[in-house]
Amino acid sequence: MERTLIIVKPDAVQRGLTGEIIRRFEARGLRIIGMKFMLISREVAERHYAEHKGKGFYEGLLNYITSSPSVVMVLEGPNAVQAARTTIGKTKPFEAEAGSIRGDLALETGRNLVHGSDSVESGEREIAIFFKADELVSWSRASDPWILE
Ligand code: IDP
Ligand code: MG
Repeated sequence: MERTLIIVKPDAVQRGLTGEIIRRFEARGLRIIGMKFMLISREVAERHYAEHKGKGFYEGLLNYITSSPSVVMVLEGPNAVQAARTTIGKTKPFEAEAGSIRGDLALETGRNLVHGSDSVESGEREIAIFFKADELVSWSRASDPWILE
């Protein structure tokens, strides 16, 4: 089982797309094991996006992600990192495939609705920024035998 950190970003929350986006991950079969609604602080945003420090879009990215509340989640499942990235679509929404969240619901890279970890290691690092161990819930879902072989 893998875990991935998902952020339903401020543009998605402001546009009333929170439910639509969570619905897509749930329908895919990924299991929610943690979730919080929060205004991401500058300090947390800097830690989360540390790899992008110094890039041209970095300041705009920090302003965007701290501008308004987000919904932060941990999803679990086999190949959860890659499965979630596919459901999210490519970074640039105008390149993202129809059927993906970005391909269906977004147009610009700086307003691309969702974050998903890009590797298992990134996921572990990012989850630790947003969640304490006791905020993640181990549970079995009644539908698991119909989703997981
Ligand atoms: P990802 O979210 O698909 O993993 P990254 O390359 O890790 O994409 O970039 C992190 C976030 O930074 C993007 O989701 C997007 O919000 C923002 N970003 C990346 N490149 C640009 C850009 O060229 N212009 C504006 N924002 C960007
Ligand atoms: Mg990334």
